[in-house]
Amino acid sequence: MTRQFNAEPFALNFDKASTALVIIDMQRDFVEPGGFGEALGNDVSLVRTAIEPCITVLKAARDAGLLIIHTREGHRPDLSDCPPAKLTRGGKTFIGEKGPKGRILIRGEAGHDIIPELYPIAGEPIIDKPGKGAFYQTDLHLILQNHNIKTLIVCGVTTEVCVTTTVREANDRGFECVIPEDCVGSYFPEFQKYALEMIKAQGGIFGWVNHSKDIIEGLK
Ligand code: TIU
Repeated sequence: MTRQFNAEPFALNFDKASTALVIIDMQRDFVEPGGFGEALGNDVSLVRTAIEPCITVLKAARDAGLLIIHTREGHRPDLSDCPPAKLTRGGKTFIGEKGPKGRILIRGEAGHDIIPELYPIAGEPIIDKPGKGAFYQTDLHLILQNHNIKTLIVCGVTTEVCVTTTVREANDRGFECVIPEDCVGSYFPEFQKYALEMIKAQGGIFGWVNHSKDIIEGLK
């Protein structure tokens, strides 16, 4: 059955059977004190605003039976999948170093994992990604194709880095993406504002933007 999400720049038609929720990198390293985000000099309270809206959207998506996918940015313990250039970003080396929640952005460490509030349940695939985009060097596209997915609801952090990189990758692959603005977070309020404006400018150049309440209403 065709439904509609209220969204900008215009309503987005979707079908529950071909819609997935993708929650990007809601990892302790990015949203809790002591992780990579804070090590880069950021105030994590700015991205924590996305947690509660993400909880409500995740619940609505689970209740509606959507495919739900979680992603985590991180690397192998030996860093063999981390480009050398990425290791030196920020002026200091952080990835792989010991942080308060284990080695920063390393798979298997506590800080790399998803925050307990949004923890995946059985049947929800987790995509471990080495880059900012969730399609690069992962099986995300294959999983979406196998489920006949056409529409993506994209939430998570950070808006201008991993969220919009993933949305751009998805858009180029033919997926229609809607971003509930309160479910994404940035350490920079002005980047949050303009990243969201960029998505929906020019008639929705690479996606749609709405609010968690529009997602919940559309899925009812
Ligand atoms: N630093 C920053 O804004 N983001 C990242 O490094 N990764 C994600 O956005 N997940």
